[in-house]
Amino acid sequence: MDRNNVNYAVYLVTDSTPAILGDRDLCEVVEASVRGGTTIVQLREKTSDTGDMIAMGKKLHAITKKYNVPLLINDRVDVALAVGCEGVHIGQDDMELSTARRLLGPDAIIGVTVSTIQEAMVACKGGADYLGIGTVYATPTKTNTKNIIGAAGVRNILQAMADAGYDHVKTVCIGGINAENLQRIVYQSEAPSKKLDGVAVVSALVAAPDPEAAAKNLLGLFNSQPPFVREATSPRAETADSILELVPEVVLEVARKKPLSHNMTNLVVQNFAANVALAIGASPIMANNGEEAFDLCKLGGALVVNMGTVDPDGLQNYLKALRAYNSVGQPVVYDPVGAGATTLRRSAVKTILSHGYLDIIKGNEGEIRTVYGIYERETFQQRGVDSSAELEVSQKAELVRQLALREKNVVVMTGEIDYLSDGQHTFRIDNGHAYLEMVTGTGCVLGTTISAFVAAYPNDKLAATVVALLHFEIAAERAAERRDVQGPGTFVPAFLDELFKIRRETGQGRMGWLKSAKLTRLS
Ligand code: 3NM
Repeated sequence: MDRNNVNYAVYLVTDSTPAILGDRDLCEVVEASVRGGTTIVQLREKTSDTGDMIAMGKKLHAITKKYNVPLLINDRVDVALAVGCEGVHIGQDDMELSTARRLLGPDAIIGVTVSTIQEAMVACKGGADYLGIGTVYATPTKTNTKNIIGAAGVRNILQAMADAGYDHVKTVCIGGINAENLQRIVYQSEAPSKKLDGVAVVSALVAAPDPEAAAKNLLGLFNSQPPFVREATSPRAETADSILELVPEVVLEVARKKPLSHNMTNLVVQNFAANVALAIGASPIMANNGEEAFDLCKLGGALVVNMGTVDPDGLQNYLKALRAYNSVGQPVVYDPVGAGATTLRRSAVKTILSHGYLDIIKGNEGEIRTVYGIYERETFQQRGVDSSAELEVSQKAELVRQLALREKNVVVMTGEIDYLSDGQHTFRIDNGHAYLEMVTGTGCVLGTTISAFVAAYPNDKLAATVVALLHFEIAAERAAERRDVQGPGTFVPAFLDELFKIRRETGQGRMGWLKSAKLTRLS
């Protein structure tokens, strides 16, 4: 078997402990999974005697050879030699790569577990054929893992490999990967010039009720795009002028489609959010029970997950709804309200980020900083900025860009100046009014507004988000200027009216309101 021509797409790592394998026969499970599409197998036995391990290796090798699939042995070069299989997988605490290569010869496939850039560089330099990058997510299958690195950590390693000229070294990731999160992890971990060659799983195959069907499913998922990635049907709006040109079309799409804005939001803003949705032409529903999302996600709308009043039950409901909307590719807007305020909220942010794809993340400076810092051991503020200090304009724009790049989504940081980015294009908006800060829930209802615009115009989520902000903030400016508005109290009804009037004027082709748009492309 040519070690330079191995298919790593679906990589099965065995586990014969009863908790995973149950009372089934490992050989049967492996054969079914290889029949279904598993492309490479690793025998991993942490407790077996050498003799038993060799015997099992030989049985498995007879199976994998039939399907022309390589078999590797975890840790044990001696067992690999005795079995005569295609290679080994070694961990950081196992035998040195150079020794393994010397013992196994030039044709053996040798993979190395890495969890940091430094480990990856050493393994690549040492001549590893592939890296097993992990641990992506915490997993009951292996609890003594060193680092949980998320898709973002995988991406950092892939980027470093590409930068150092190790594009040719193959990669899989491991830890907590299953049919539900596979596509998102592969998508979010992709660096500009290097992506994963496969995913390694234990329980998703070994514990599957039907390993053949499970392998077929994983392979199909690996080879296709997740539903939330949309191919733009028209050229993307990339400049401030091209987005401004799109404004009438996007505002009218909201009015025409009346998209569902499914809000899982806090108690304080439910009424206001529903009224804002109606004013811009959307169809609001306030539904905090995650079970309902499996029906609601099919209605062409978008979900708002607003963490304003988070509790453990609420969190489980968010995760259910997130799964439902991700499964059909309908947009999700995440508002990490008060993200850094408590340990519970920080942990909720981490759980939410690791359980689903968030098309849009919207928050204030503190919230966005917390979301950014959640995976980074070196947080943004530690990179030369005091955590209590306000960031400079250029730092805010860079933070938003970096987070969007990491999550492969659109990030909005609100404030006197708003920053938006999809990781490639970054904009600032200088519209809005101080009254917005004096009324409770205006940030939350901006999330509702964005959800409607993105649901109505899903093929260019960045442009849709920019237009949502312009509509919202220019309505606030117009309301604040009205003679009947004397403060935050009279501002709210006037604001609802102006949201509505902007939609109506746009429908009549009267675009004068857009003259006050202050939209600038930063990078
Ligand atoms: N190695 P599951 S995590 C064998 O991080 C193994 O190096 C890991 O099991 C690492 O697919 C892991 O069931 C177990 O989550 C992965």
